[in-house]
Amino acid sequence: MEALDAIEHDVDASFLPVQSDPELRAVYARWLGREGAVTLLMRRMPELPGPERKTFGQAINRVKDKVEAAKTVCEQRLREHARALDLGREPLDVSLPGRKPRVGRLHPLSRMMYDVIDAFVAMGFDVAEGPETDWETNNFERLGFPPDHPAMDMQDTFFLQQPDGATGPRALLRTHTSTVQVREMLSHAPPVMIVAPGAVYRRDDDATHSPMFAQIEGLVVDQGIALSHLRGTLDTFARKLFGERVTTRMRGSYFPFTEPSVELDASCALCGGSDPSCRMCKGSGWLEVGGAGMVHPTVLKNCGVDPEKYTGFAFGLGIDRLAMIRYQIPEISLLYQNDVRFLESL
Ligand code: FA5
Repeated sequence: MEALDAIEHDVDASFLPVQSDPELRAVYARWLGREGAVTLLMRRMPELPGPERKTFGQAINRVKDKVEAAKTVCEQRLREHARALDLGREPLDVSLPGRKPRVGRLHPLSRMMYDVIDAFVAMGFDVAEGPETDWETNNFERLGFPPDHPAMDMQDTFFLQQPDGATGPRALLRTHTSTVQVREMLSHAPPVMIVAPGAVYRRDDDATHSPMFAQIEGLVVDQGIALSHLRGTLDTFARKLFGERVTTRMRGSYFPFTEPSVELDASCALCGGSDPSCRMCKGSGWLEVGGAGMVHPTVLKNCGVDPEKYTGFAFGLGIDRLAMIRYQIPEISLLYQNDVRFLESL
C-alpha cells in the first residue's frame, strides 16, 4: 500500500513535463505498461490474503483511474497546444485563385508568315529556303547591282568580318530574300515556281523599318511568263489574305534585277480608300507591301537560264508590313520587343 501511495502521489506530476505523443506513451507505460509500476503491484495481488486483497484491489483501481485521468488531461493539453501553434502560423488562404499555366501561341509575325506561305502554296508554289548569311555575289552582283551601288555600302549592309588576307567575295547578312532567286535558278532548270520566306537584315531603324525583318520572295520562270501573270498572282494573294474587298495596284519603280519593276500596293483593308483621315493608309487608300517585276534578262543569264527561251516574274513582300496592316500596328519595333501584354492584345 505504501508503494501504491507513492505512485498515486507522483502520477499527476509525471505527466506535467510531457510535450509530445511519444513522451505521453512513455510516461503512461511507466505506470500501466507491461512492466509499469502499477501493473507490477497488481501482479502481486494473489500473494495477499482475501480481505486485504479486496482493499488493495480497490486502491489499485483508484490509482489506475488516476493514471487514465491524468493521461486524458495531458492529451487534451497536447492537442490544444498543437492547435494554438497551427493558428499562429502564417495563414493559408485557400480562397486565392490558383496560378494558371500560360498558354503559348505563335508570334504574330510567324502567324502572318504561315498564312502568306499557305496562300501561295494553295496557288501551286513550292517553298524554297536560303541561308541568312550569303555571298555578296548572290545578294548583289548576280542580281545586276553595279559594283558602286549604294546598297552595297557598309552603311546599308551588315558585312561579316573577313579573315585577315582573305580575297574573293565577301560574306554578308542578306539584305533581301532575292538571294534565293539566284540560288534557285543556279540549282534548278525551269520551270521554277517557288516562294522563299525568311529573315533579312539592313542598317535601317525607324517606325516602319527594323534592322532585322522578314520577307517572302516569289519566283516564277517558264516559257511565256508575262507581267499579267504577276498581276493576277499578287491580286489573288491579296484577296486570299485580306478578303475580297482588297485589290492590288502596281506603280512603276526600279530594281536592278527586274525590268519592268513595280512597287506593289494593296488597297487599304481598313477604309478601302473612303476615309481621308484613315490612320492605316493616311487617306491614300493604298499601302506599300513589296517590290516586284519581270526578272531582268541579265539576271537570267547570270544564273544560267536562257533569256531567249524563258521569261519570269519575281516579287519580294515585307512580312512585317503585312502584319502591321493586318493587326494595325503603328510601330514595327513592337513586333520585336516581346512584350506579352502587347502580343496578347493582337
Ligand atoms: C526588295 O527587297 C526587293 N528584293 C524586292 C523585289 C523582289 C523586287 C523581287 C523585285 C523582284 P525593297 O527594298 O523595296 O525591295 O523591300 C521590299 C519590302 O520589304 C518593302 O516593301 C517593305 O515591305 C519591306 N521592308 C524593306 N525594308 C524594311 C525594313 N527595314 N523593315 C521592315 N520591312 C522592310
